[in-house]
Amino acid sequence: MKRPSLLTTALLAIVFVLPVHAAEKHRPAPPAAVDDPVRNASSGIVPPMVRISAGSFMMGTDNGDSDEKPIHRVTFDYAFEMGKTEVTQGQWKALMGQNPSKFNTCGDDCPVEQVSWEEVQRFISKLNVKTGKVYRLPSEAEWEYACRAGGSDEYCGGSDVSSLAWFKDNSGAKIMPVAKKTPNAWGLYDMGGNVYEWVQDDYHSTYKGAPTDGRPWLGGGKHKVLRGGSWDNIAQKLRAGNRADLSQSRRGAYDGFRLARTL
Ligand SMILES: [Ca+2]
Ligand SMILES: [Ca+2]
Repeated sequence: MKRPSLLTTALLAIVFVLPVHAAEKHRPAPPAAVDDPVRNASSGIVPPMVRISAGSFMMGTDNGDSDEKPIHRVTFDYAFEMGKTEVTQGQWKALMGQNPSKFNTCGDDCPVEQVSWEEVQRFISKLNVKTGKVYRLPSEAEWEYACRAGGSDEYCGGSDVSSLAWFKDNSGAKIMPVAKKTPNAWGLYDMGGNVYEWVQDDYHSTYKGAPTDGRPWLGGGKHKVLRGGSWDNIAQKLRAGNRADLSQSRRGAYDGFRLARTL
């Protein structure tokens, strides 16, 4: 059989091989990893959100403080979204143009803190105008439902608090970048520890009379609820059932928030 001449080989290479290479060169880049817990490629303002399905859970605990009782069933007949992470300093700066945090050299991936409940409401209003979506703080019931993630562990996502959370024993007395610890079963990071998280509800000193449909409990005054404990707390304060409260106009380096969204 006659072997192809050098010229033929060269021509074949130009016709068949080069276009393949050219096509490869212009092939669109593979989609960016979708599971980046910190960044949101579309705007840089909103953390990635996790869809939380409708369902039911037992809220509260018998072996905590008196305001964690009585244990009661809460049933959600709607799905909603929760931020995978606390709102970061980078996200706050991108929307509000300043950084109120005490630990403001921690970096853009650290949670924003020193934000009052009232300031958080202003952040959310601005975010909703900008995005055309309905972001809001989670209700206290939504927060605990998402924290427990179908389990009944002592902490949000398990019993080994050191693997799940930044708190007094491992934080070095400061906040830490979000999403460095193990997430809970629903993919939520730092539900316990790092910063306390404001929720929408007014503080009530027991759950007697609390709504059972997942909506926030209002009508209680100007003290709002904070959940999850912080970098400065002993493990006991990071318990899934623990509740704290603070005037809606107060701010501290322990306090930040996470977004929820109505679907
Ligand atoms: Ca937290
Ligand atoms: Ca408490």
